[in-house]
Amino acid sequence: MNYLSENQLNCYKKDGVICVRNAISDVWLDKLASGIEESLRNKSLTGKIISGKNNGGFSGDIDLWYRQDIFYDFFLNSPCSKYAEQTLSSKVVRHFYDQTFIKPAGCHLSTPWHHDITFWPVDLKKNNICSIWITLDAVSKETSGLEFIKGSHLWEGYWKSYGPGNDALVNKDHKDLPDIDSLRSTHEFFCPEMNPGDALIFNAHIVHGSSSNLSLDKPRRAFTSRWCDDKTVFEDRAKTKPITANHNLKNGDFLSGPLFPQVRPSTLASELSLRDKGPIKLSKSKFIKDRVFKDLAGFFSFKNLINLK
Ligand SMILES: O=C(O)CCC(=O)C(=O)O
Repeated sequence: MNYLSENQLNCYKKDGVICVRNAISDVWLDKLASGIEESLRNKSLTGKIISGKNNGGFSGDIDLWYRQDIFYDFFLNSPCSKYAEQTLSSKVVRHFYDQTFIKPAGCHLSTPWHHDITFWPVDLKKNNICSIWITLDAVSKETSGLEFIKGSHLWEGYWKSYGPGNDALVNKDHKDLPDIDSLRSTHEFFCPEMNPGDALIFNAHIVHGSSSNLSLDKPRRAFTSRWCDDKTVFEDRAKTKPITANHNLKNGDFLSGPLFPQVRPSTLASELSLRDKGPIKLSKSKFIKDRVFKDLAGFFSFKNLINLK
């Protein structure tokens, strides 16, 4: 069964983003909601650092599937791997990682314009990665709906990666984005109003961001799962998202193994056995070894480690 139409796939290629209505069922939505609640009660160390201080209550976390069965079940059994298979146009689809972006009612924090590719420890040129951003709440531009510049996945350049309230992964070798608001009259911007269960599927190179949440009574909860093909090359560049559990990847290896399991055309028992035994543990010593010593001003600097909520 094909979940996305030919027309949607053509739009994805041309624009770099599509909005899929009712992408997941209410049953999945309820499961994500309870997983997110638990993740807010019980943040990982990475989540505490991402959420930061004085960010208007913003919370984010990554690699939720390491710890919670709901998110593990979600990437194995929800329709998202099928969306990714079609979008990436690849027989083999691997789960890259998952992430939350929670802005409570009135949260003043915007998500700066950025593209995702420079955040990640992968070869910038060789990749085929898509993200599926699912909203759990009705959103519009005013309540922090995600906004894109159509076609910007085809722009030349690697842009500095700013996260919400966090510039720890900004690599000065990358370029500054142009003044985005000055492009509004010449470029097509895309920020659809969305209902719970709708999804945006987008290319790793597309420029996107979101405003603060101006709602006075409704949170804006979003969950992103990220997917890659079997030719996505690991490259441990400075200022990239840390892989927070032990792995054996060397530069030049294709992403694979228990932390990036194949989901389509089928899962591999050898890759699932680690997670099937129970939660995958974060390695604090690995954080310190990888980040503090390698990149003193980086994400896991001592300042960040002690500056927890
Ligand atoms: O939800 C947001 O504000 C940011 C989401 C995002 O940038 C992403 O999922 O790549």
